Amino acid sequence: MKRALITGVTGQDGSYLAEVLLDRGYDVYGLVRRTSGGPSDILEQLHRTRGLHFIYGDLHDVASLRRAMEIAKPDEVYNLASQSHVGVSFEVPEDAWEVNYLGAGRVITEALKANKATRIYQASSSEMFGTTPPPQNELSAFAPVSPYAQAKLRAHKEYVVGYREDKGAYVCSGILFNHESPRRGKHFVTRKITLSLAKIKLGLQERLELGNLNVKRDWGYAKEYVVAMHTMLERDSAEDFVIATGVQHSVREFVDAAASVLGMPVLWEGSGVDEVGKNKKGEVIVSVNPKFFRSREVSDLVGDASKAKRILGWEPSVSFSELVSMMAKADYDELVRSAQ
Ligand code: NAP
Ligand code: G4F
Repeated sequence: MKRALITGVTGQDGSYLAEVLLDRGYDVYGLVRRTSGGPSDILEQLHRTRGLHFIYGDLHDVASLRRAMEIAKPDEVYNLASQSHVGVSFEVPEDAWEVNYLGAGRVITEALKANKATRIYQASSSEMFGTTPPPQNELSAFAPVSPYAQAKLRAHKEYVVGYREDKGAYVCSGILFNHESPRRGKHFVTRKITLSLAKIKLGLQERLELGNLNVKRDWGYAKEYVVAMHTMLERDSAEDFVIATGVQHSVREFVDAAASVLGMPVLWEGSGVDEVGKNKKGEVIVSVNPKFFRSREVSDLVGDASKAKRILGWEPSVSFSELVSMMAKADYDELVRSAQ
């Protein structure tokens, strides 16, 4: 039985990846930080019913990572742990550097020290392309603007490309574009929109405040994206792959799509910081709050995943409208359930 260690198992992608690997017959170990909330119900259930193992550890703590490698003895390591919020990385830049660059280095180095044949997946990001015009693919220039992306890029160059070329290590970067799901963290824009609009629909919140409505992202479904991570590590040689849908939408279009799923279409008025979205009664339910603007923004991302299609046979099947609908309905249904 193959053994896998997932860092960041408590995050969106970690939980989906744990399910995929368990389904594929792996013995799966998840690195968890000690937090007051503990692992989610989904992970506790995977632990109880499907044998998912938890190991305490932190990317700040090299001894904990060494211990995790000793316990898990992984054939494959998926380094998904990170300070993953780009906006927050402007406010707490050293943490982004510490976890996303140095921490990634600790994971990859310890994995290879424990067993130099370990296959390693590093969660790189489309954010590394920064201001490079779309569509972006594996050959596009990197032009990161956030502390988050600068740290991810340094990890990619030094511990993925560098270790592959200098040490012959099996390390792949998945350069994933934004991917979302009902499990998405509540402070990322898509989930913030679906949860807030569901609350507004139920009279639990008055207004949704957002930052830049014009930025465009290539949003896919996380459950499909984690399959690509595993498929990358099944190949004989390690390479990097862009994973994306190839379709982009603005934040405003995401609001429109979610609001219409919830049966409350938004009418936009005004522009810039004065732009508002009103419901059909004329009440403002969406407004712009400059506190959510970023000091440097990545305004235009759309990925070209043709290499992944050609070599991995991977392509997405869930459309933008299906994704938005799934997320909005999940938030609405959960709020109704918890009120009963
Ligand atoms: P997420 O939901 O925010 O999960 C982040 C995970 O990292 C959580 O499990 C968190 O643990 C863990 N973590 C943070 N700091 C840690 C530390 N010091 N030590 C150990 N664990 C730590 O992120 P995601 O959306 O699943 O993304 C997974 C990875 O892909 C991340 O590296 C992200 O940067 C990258 N990525 C994501 C996307 C996307 O659109 N989702 C796109 C490209 C790349 P706690 O639960 O304890 O906080
Ligand atoms: O949902 P976001 O916070 O995601 P962002 O910055 O694109 O980062 C995500 O995707 C990256 C891949 O490209 C990952 F590497 C990273 O870990 C993370 O998963 O913001 C999306 C866009 C941004 O341009 C932001 O400025 O939405 C804009 N936005 C507008 N109003 C907002 C808001 N973002 C957030 N979080 N909150 C707002 O109120």
